[in-house]
Amino acid sequence: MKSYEVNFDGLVGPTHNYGGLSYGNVASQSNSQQSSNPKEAALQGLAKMKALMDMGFQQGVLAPQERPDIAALRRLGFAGSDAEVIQQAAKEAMPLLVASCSASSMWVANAATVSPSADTADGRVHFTAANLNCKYHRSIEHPTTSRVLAAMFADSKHFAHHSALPAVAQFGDEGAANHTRFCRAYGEAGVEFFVFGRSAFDTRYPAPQRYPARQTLEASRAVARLHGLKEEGVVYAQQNPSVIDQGVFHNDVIAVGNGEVLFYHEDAFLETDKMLAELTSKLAKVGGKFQAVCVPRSAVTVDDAVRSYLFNSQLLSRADGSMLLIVPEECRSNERVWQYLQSLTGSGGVIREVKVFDLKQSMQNGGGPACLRLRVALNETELAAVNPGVIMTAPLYESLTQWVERHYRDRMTENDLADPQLLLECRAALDELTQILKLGAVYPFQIN
Ligand code: SUG
Repeated sequence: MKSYEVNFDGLVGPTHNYGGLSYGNVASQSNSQQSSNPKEAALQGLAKMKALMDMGFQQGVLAPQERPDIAALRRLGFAGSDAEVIQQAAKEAMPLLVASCSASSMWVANAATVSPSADTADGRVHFTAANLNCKYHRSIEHPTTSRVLAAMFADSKHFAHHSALPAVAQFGDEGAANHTRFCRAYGEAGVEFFVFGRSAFDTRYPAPQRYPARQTLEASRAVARLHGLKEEGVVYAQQNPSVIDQGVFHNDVIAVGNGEVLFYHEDAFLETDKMLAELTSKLAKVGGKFQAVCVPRSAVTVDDAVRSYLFNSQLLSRADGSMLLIVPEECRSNERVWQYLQSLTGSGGVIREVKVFDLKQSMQNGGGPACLRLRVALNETELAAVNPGVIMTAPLYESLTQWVERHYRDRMTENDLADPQLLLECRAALDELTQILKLGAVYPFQIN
């Protein structure tokens, strides 16, 4: 049976702004309080989805969330009408209003961890929504994320959904940003690779000194258990704490894997040789030949990686077995990175082509091509069971582009977030979106 990696990209929400909310994420911090352009952000994302679809890849779309999150503000004690809640928060606690307005759900690599049916004990595709509890503005995403995923992957014969792990730092879970899967073919059993930043319960593991390690070993192990993964089909590795301290807040800022290939920076992990040996032997047991493509620090520094997002690229398999790397424009403007990419594609190795995309609006908040997509490996039958409304087609691209043109503002600052009118605009837009994507009622304003 045919199988595919389907990329579901997050549609950027109408409140996209630069809130400076993510300590440890260099771009988010350095662009704090700049004015943003939500319309441009959404159109940049849609252009990437369209381009991948046109290249013949399976492409889907994941809906944004209702923002400002009025229910979250009410839980923090703001009261009255919705407009009063916004006005009171703006007056007394602007940072909380900003957090409740974040469009951060666009980075759907953090929405969930997904295990394909070939790996799981019950033969279904498993999803665990990420609790994202390292950052308040992200911790409020998972209830809606769960509803949206359930509306997209509704058939319980093929899809199993788990709620987010306990909402404490000890189970900090950032979803697929710290998870990669290696396999010979998408429909065959593979090796799931979980990368954690620290252990919450075992003091033998080192931890970063400056910035938080968002993903814990205990969270990764819990997800593997929930999904029914076999011990011989899983590898755990620790992120190098010193790269977290240099701004590598997720592993997908310093490594990306696909098929039998891991593309990574020399400094990305601890105990790299042991990890590579384990990946090689476990992948061999399911018939695969693991291939490591290491980028030496002499060619690209960790700082280059953080600024250019070289590794936050999408590594895609082409029909002839070679691979294509989708990188952000920032890679072309970094001389060392660009030079490295030229030598990589010209070396006769597996990665043969690089395609560049302008994703600046998202990049300025620390979200590159890989952050914007959630990968779901599906066989033909499972793909046919996905809600067809969320699969990208030329007509859907047209409707979404027009929808963005109709509803989105082209400038957003802190003052705009305090405008109660914005909430009404967002709700009107999202109500229409759920009809376009045939999701049913998924947003709090549609349910309560
Ligand atoms: O969680 N930025 C996101 C970026 C997530 C990137 N995702 C992956 N690497 N997979 C984060 O730090 C910034 C929001 C702001 O500052 O307005 C933010 O949430």
